[in-house]
Amino acid sequence: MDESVRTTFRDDGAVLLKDCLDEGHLAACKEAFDWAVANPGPNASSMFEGTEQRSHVDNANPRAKHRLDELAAALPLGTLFAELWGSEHVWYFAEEIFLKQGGKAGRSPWHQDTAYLPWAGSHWANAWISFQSLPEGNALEIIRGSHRGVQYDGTTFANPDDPTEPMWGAQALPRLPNIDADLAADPTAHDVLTWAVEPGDVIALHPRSLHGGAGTDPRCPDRHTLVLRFFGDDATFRPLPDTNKHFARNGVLFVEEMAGLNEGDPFRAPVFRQVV
Ligand SMILES: O=C(O)CCC(=O)C(=O)O
Repeated sequence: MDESVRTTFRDDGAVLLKDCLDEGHLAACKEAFDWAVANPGPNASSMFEGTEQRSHVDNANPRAKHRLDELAAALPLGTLFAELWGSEHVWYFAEEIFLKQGGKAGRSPWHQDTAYLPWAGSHWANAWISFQSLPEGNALEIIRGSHRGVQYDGTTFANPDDPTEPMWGAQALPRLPNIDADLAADPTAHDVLTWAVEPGDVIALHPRSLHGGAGTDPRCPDRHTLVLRFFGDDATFRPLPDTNKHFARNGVLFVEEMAGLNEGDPFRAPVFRQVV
């Protein structure tokens, strides 16, 4: 791997990896995606209720776990992230799927995944995989370098009038800036990274980066995106605030599996499949 790719990921918190999945890999990813859409888990939701389009988001579906673990082990992503981070080992965490269909799906609001997941350290990456060719304006958007900045509160994802509505509240963490409003007032207010992507490309994203997903429109009516999350040697446990009972202690994912971890412990649990 070119050193510039490693440096870009380290400094920017995201990098576009061109052509790293072949047709066979993509077919396996699409099969897993379609299965997950047809067999939703307990965390599935329609994030953009009230609009006409079909949208579907699901996160760490326990029913899909076995097939996703197998997929993650068969893809070249573990080896790639080992090189990207300089990690000896790599583990697979879980998937998230985003189905935006019908040309009117709204944005995925700006957020940091680490507002919802008890993670710290540099060896984390989401592999953001699109099955369609996407122009720049319909893909993932990232604030450059924000993985090294403030840890903001999460958004509740539930208030279309206020995309910064705090999830933990009670001053547990600083409230998110209203990035869309800032950019509408001044397009240079934030340094936004985004790329056009082709099937086979993967965006590697450090999950502490502030990111949001562009919506769909008539020029790009459908976006089917599979996100696979991985971690390496420098991944530690960082307790989340406890001010929101719905997210008691460590969010809603793998709560029992992570119950034995304390602040600063290496992030390891037998439930997470080692892929390298
Ligand atoms: O693709 C999207 O709309 C959002 C992606 C996202 O939030 C993630 O990859 O964590």
